[in-house]
Amino acid sequence: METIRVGVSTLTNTPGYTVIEYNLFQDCDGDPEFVSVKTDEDTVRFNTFRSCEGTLCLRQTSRSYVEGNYFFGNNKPGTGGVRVYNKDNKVIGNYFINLGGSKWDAACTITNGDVDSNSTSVSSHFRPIRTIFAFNTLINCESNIEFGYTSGGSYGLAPRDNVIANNIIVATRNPIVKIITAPLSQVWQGNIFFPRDSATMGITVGAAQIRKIDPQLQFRDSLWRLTSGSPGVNAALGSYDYVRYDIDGQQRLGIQDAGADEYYSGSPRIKPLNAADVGPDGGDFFDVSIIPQGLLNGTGTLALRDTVTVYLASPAAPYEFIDSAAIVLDSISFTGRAKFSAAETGTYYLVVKHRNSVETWSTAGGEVYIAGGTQAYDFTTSQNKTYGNNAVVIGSKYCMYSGDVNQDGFIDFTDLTLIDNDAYNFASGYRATDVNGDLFVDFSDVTLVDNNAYQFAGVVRPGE
Ligand SMILES: [Ca+2]
Ligand SMILES: [Ca+2]
Ligand SMILES: [Ca+2]
Ligand SMILES: [Ca+2]
Repeated sequence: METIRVGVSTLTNTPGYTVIEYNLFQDCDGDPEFVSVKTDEDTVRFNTFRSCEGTLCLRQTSRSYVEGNYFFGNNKPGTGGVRVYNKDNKVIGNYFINLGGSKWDAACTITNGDVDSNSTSVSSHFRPIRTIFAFNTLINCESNIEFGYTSGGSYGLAPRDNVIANNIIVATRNPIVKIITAPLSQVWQGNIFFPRDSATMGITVGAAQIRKIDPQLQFRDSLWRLTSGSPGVNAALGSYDYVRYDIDGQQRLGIQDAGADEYYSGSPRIKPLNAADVGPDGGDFFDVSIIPQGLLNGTGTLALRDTVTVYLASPAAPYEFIDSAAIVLDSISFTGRAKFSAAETGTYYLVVKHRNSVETWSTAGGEVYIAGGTQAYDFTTSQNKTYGNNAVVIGSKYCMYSGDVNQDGFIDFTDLTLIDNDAYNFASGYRATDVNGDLFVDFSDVTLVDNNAYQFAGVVRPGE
């Protein structure tokens, strides 16, 4: 079966508005279409396809986008790129390398259709019309661009009004363009083709359509990229205002560069995905280590694995919370893994709340947070990791003050009263009044909180 199918044939010509993004597809060989799109106006972007047999097929869709994806074929037979049917689809800024497929599975496959899109036959193949295949980079593929495959003569309608523009193709074998049926009103614009070894152009057009020249690519940050002096820099022709970012998530600068990569010396914001980047434990994270005082027991571990919530707060007044993540602290490492999604890269305070401890802020000035990065912050190692040195030391560990049972920012008689009442009733189980985490509310909880109340322990935050 398809790994992902959007819609179904009977939904053809209805909008889906589905986004498929940031997935890793590895050896997805179950169907000729590893992704099949069958509703209109869908987006497939920033995915990484590794050694997948078949194609990402715009099977029965119009006005869909395929943008910024990586296709790594690793020279495995049958690994393909994008196959297109129907009207007004855009294939923009993708990277195809070492794909082993051909015919249905070329990097760019624009076959004939057997009907036009006014057909009601749900299993038909709508003639490809007004496809835009632009700003892609294709490296060492078995077959690059194929037009008009007829499926043994059963598809009679030639592709029409399609645009192939501003792509960079480097090939070492076979014709770069293979035409089985001549496309109608085909537009070529601003492409750079570099056939090496036994490869040939496969088509004869003017230099404004395709320049035959070495694009002078260099391997850097996982991809073959432009260099500063490359003829691909600022080389795009035509008007493609909607192409504003490149495959790295970097802005297109001035005149767009040909191919998937806009030339920059800086690091990419988006990268090809590996197994470690995806799945429940994958991707970017912020490891936070902190100890609610009451939970730290005599053996130097937490009495239970408890939940705290970590916030990213603006470093300037009014210090509003921008993002949050609930984490579960490991009882031995005191660490939980936060995954933030909303905050942009910038400087923030880390703020931690726990059900019966004093809200705790990180060091004055804030911390640099990098969206998409992997980071850590440890409140336990020194007094100055906490804003206002507002940590209580136990042995060599710096902890959140415990006892703010009602979470009003202070540890005082109100909290003590709540604990007293529960202790009087022999309350047990997971409750805020059980400060030392032994699942009973008793005299030991009262004593701990009494000491903190005596010291007027409470939250210390910037601006106060
Ligand atoms: Ca440029
Ligand atoms: Ca770039
Ligand atoms: Ca309180
Ligand atoms: Ca207790």
